[in-house]
Amino acid sequence: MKILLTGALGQIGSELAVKLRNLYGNDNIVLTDLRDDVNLDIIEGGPFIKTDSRDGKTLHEIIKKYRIERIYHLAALLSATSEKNPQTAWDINVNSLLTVLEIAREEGCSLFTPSSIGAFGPSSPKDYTPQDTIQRPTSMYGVTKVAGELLCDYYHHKYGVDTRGVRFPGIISNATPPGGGTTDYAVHIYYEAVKNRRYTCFLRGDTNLDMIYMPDALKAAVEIMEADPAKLRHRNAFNITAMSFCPEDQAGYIRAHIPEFEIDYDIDPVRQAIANSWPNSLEDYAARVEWGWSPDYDLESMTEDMLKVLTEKNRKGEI
Ligand code: NAD
Ligand code: AKB
Repeated sequence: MKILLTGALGQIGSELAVKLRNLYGNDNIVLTDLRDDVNLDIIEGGPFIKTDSRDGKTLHEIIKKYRIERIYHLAALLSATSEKNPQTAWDINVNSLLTVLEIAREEGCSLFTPSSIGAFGPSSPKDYTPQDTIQRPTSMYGVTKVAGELLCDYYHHKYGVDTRGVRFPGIISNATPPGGGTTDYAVHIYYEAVKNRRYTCFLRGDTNLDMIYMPDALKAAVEIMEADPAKLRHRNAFNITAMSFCPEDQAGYIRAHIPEFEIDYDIDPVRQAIANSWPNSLEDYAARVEWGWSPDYDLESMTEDMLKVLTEKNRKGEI
C-alpha cells in the first residue's frame, strides 16, 4: 500500500507517519507539509516533500510519481487559529480538500480526512450528541469541517471515490505539541504538571469536552481505512470518542500522581466561546457497529501514561 500524508509534521501527522511506516514500510509512505523545520527525524526517515497542499499540480505529480493508492489529508488550520484567520482557514481547510478530492478521483486513490467535534454547534444536542443530528457550527473551523464532510460525501456518491473519515475529539499526545486548537489545554496541562507542578488554564474548570489519547486516534485512522466498505453507511464523519472530562476532572487525576499540582484559570474568551458551542460528549454507536471502533484508554490510564512518558522526557531535558 503506497500512502501520501499531507500535514505530516503536525500533532497527528508526525505520529501517524511513524505508525504507517511501521505497518506498510518506510519507502511506501510519502510525507508532505508546508514546513520542514520541525521533526527532522521524521523528515529523514523516508520520502518527504515540502509543498503547500493547495498546490494541486505538485501534489498530482507526487501522487503519480510514487503511484499513491491512499491519501491521509491532514493539512488544516485548527479552531483557534482558524478563528483568527477565517478566510485563510477556508482556503486551506476547504480548497485544499477539494484539490485533493479531485486528484483522488482522477487517480483512483482512497482518502481519509478528519472532521472534528467542531462540526457541531450550539443547537446540536449537548450530551451524547448523536451521529446524525443538527450541525450549525458557529466557528469558521466548524464551518470548514461541515463543508469537508459534505464534500467527501459528494465525491463518494457522485464519483465513487472511497472517502472515509472520523470526527476526532481533542487529541492528547506527548510527541508533537498541538497546533492551535481549543482542546490544546488538555495537552499543555500534563507538560506543565511535570515541569512546574502548576498550570494556568485558558478554559473554565467546568468545560466538558470529548477527548482521545493519540494511540486510539491513530488506531481509528488506520482501522477505518482497512474496514470492509460494504459495512460503512456513514463514510466521512463517524463520531468517535474515548472520554469526556473538564479541566477540574483532569487536574484531579493528575493529583493522584502529583499531589501538590495546582490549577488556576485565565479564561481566553475566544476559545471559551468555541468550547461552549461544542458538545459535552459524543455518542459513537455507528463507528462501533459499522467498523468495530473501541478505544483502549480512559482518563485514568491516559493520565498515568502521559505523566510517565513526560517525566522521563523531562529527566532527559527533552521538554
Ligand atoms: P496540526 O496543526 O498539528 O498540523 C497540521 C499540519 O498541517 C502542520 O504541520 C502544518 O504545517 C500543515 N499545514 C497547514 N497548512 C498547510 C498547507 N496549506 N499545506 C501543507 N501543509 C499545511 O494539526 P493536527 O492536530 O495534526 O490536525 C490534523 C487534522 O486533524 C486537521 O484536519 C484537524 O482539523 C483534525 N483534527 C485534529 C484534532 C486534534 O485534537 N489534533 C481534533 C479533531 C480534528
Ligand atoms: C481543536 O481544538 O481545534 C481541535 C479539534 C477538537 O478539532 N483539537
